[in-house]
Amino acid sequence: MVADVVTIFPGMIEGALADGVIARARERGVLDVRAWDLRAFTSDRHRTVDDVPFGGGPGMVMKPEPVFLAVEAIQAERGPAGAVVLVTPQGTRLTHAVAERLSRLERIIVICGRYEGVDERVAETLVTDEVSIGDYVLTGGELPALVLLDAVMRLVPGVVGDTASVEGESFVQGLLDCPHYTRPAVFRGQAVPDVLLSGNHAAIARWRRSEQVRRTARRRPDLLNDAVLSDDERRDTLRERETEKESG
Ligand code: 9D3
Repeated sequence: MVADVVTIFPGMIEGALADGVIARARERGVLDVRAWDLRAFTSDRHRTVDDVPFGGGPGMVMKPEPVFLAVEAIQAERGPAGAVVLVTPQGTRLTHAVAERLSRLERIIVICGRYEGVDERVAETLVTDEVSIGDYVLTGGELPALVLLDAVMRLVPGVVGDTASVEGESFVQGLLDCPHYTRPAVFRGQAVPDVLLSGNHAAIARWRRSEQVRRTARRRPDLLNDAVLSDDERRDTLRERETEKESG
């Protein structure tokens, strides 16, 4: 996958992608990620990327011209992108389904906003997807772009070594993960659940599944609407949600 990021802080993007699983995949040539400095697509002495909003009001708006020139230069060099994503608080929420769809594309472009926002003509004619990472206010689009890229790129075949860990993971199944333990079996008086030491693999799988369902019902009941559960598990989640109301 080729991913190009348009930003006024290319160092933020490069720094975050220089370590870890994504960096290893870049070294192996599975991923090609590049940060493009938006100011390189300005032509005035001050390399201006923002201007005052028409209609008045506080703050500044990102000018359309440098963003258009950047995206056009990227597509000229790399070929047409399957998606041009604008990260913005006004976007639809990033989910595993969105990440999965983007991970199947060969080339994506991500535009990071700063200031109050980006001129709407960018969204109207250049952008295919507007994405938010959640309902909290950040200072710019770079961290959301990195979150999106991390979620997308780890789904590209060959990026994460253990494909079983990608396929079996919680959001793929629509449930939260079960608890995990490692040695020692007793740590400061707290013991690991007996079943995990039993060697009974069927019992361990049953315990893990029931913990996933129980945790999801307690912590994220919203996820249960779309989770694939047996009739028995559905019944258990109702009981779990009752317990939650009584004991918090
Ligand atoms: C005063 C109105 N604000 C909109 C809610 C202005 C504003 C706040 C924060 C404009 C831009 C930003 C910077 N944030 C992003 O660019 C952003 C973001 C976020 O703040 N939260 C969650 N997802 C995202 S994606 C991009």
